[in-house]
Amino acid sequence: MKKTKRMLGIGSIILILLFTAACGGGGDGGDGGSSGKKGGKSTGIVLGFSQVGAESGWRTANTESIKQAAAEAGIELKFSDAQQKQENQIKAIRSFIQQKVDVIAFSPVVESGWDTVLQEAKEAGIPVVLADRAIDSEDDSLYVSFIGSDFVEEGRKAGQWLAEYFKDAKEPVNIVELQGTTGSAPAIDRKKGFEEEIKKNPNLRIIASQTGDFTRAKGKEVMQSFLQAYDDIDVLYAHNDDMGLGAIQAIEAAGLVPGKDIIIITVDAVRDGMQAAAEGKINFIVECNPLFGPQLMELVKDIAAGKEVPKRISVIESTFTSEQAREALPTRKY
Ligand code: GYE
Repeated sequence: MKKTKRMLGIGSIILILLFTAACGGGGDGGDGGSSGKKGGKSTGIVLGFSQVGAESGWRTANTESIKQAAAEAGIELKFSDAQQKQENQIKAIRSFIQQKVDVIAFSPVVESGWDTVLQEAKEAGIPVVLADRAIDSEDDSLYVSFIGSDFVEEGRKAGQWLAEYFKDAKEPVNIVELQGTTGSAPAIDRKKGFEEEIKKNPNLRIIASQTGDFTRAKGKEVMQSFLQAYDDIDVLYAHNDDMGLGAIQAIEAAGLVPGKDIIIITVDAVRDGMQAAAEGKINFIVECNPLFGPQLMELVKDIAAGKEVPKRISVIESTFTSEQAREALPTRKY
């Protein structure tokens, strides 16, 4: 008995040690996690990355891509999850400054309110990269580069497809919109691009628009309230797949057929979204590629080496109809 206990004790110590090793010694105020020790030969570069959260399939794939690419590139990653809160991101950035990392990268949850903390990074001589989402600041010396998608263009692609789909419509087409996180670059820009295109056809009109915070649960909840308020919804435009997938549950629960009774357009093209598109529940998906980890690590290396880098790096993307989603699904990585 005693022996078993001791064995268990030793076992637990080993487990704890293993766990500690696997988690690294992050200590960055977020969910910690230092990688870069396994994988590629160490560059000696330390990157502090503040992620938005884990709100969507897109975000999960993005986090995975960044962690894996850092390990492969031999970059030590201090990763912090902000749980969709700007205050947590500001805290993480300050902690990275204190730890004197070589480069800070972050995906700003909202566009505004960054000047003070980014000024602090600048004064500390730490270059900052915006990853995925842009900020709204007059001072573009506060970051060295921005790598991410063109969200206005994504909104345009959604609007163009819809305008073409309803080009012969003689009656008004009622659209409801599920916006992303209020004040975030993708929510602002995807709305803007979409509106630009649909206003070319006066029959297309947005009858209701509300945030679903980029999550499935919120998408479902808001769609439920749309369905209660309107009985003549023709189209749902959701700023990401997850909200669209949540909305599909609400639509089905209301006895309607997604993709037929209500035409659905989403953005991201993550696996679950592509699956729903392949089943005909989503009619059109605009791709937003989260797998820019390797591109980000190249950029970080160049910055650390003191090279001149482009101020804007775009991610290449496409779109999918149901049929194209069926074809693409088997080889889809996220
Ligand atoms: O579309 C959404 C996520 O910023 C591009 O954030 C990203 C967006 C993505 O939560 O699913």
